[in-house]
Amino acid sequence: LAEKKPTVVFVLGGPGSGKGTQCANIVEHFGYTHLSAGDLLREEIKSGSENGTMIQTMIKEGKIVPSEVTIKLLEKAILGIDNDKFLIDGFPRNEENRAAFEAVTKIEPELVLFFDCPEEEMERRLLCRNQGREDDNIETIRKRFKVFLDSSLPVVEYYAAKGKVKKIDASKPVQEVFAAVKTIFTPKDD
Ligand code: UP5
Ligand code: MG
Repeated sequence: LAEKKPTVVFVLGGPGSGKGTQCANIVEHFGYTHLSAGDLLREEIKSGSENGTMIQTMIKEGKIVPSEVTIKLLEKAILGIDNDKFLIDGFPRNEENRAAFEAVTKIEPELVLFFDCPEEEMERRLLCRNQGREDDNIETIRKRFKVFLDSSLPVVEYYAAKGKVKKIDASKPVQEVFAAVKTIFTPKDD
């Protein structure tokens, strides 16, 4: 993977902040490939892999799956797709994820999109999503919020200190959020 040298944008934000929704829009307009770490983990459960049961238990508890599992899935996906621009959605989720990804892949993100959204709004969205996700119940949602605040926000702060974070108000309607996202990806002629 070190040889492929893809452009990577990390897409971070709390549970239900709209990462997946906005990534779909970015893919359509800017030619990136979308890799949701959560989707890759859920596919791994479905495929009946030996790690499946462990992953399922961790997701149900809102806990962060061990880095090596997630990083292997991301690496495999990046190598298997003929594109050099990737949106990595929902990863890295803690400092250890971040450091391990950098050490293993030697990839530094070009940019980090951070979807900022109040908890009440994220909770409302998750409770009416209705896609049968095992972690969309109020008990797990509260655990996910806590893990986000305790473990994931520090990763955003790490990249903010490096000047890499573009923070977006994600509480607005989808199209307004995307308008803000667009300005980040559209080259400015000055
Ligand atoms: N919606 C979206 N935008 C809206 C808007 N602007 N206005 C109104 N409604 C909006 O959106 C959520 C819902 O809100 C949808 O119904 C949508 O239509 C609506 P979505 O785009 O799906 O938000 P997203 O941020 O992607 O929410 P998601 O629930 O996927 O975020 P999580 O970060 O919780 O979930 P993820 O899949 O990334 O991770 C799940 C679990 O996997 C984690 O808790 C963890 O246990 C595990 N995991 C790891 O261990 N490691 C990883 O690296 C990744 C995941
Ligand atoms: Mg998502």
